[in-house]
Amino acid sequence: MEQTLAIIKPDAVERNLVGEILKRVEEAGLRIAALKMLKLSKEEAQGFYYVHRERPFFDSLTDFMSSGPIVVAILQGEKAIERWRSLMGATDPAKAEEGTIRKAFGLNVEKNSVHGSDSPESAAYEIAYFFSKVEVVNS
Ligand code: 3AN
Repeated sequence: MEQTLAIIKPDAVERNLVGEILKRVEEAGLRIAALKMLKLSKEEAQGFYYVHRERPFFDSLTDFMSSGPIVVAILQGEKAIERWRSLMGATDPAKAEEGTIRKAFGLNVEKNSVHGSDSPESAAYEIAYFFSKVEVVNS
């Protein structure tokens, strides 16, 4: 069993897409092991995206991610990291495959509606960033 961190980003929460996105998660057979809504400060967004600190879009990305509420979840299942990333689609919604969340709802490469960990190492960092042990269901 693998775990990954999913985020429903401010652009999607704002457009009332939380239920639609979680429905796709459940229909794909992934289990939700933890779930909550919160609003990041700019500093918290910078901490989360620390690996991207040298990228030209870092300041804009962390402004956006702290601009409104987000929903964070731990998704669990066989190959959860890969399965959630394929449900999300490519980073740029214009290049995302038909049937993916970013194709359906993403607005542009920054406001692309969802986030998913890209490796077991980033999943471990990202899960620990948002959830304490008692917030995670063991099933
Ligand atoms: P992904 O989220 O598909 O793993 P990353 O890790 O390359 O993509 O980028 C992290 C986040 O940074 C993306 N989800 C997106 O919101 C933002 N981002 C990536 N590339 C750009 C870009 N060229 N311009 C603005 N924002 C970007």
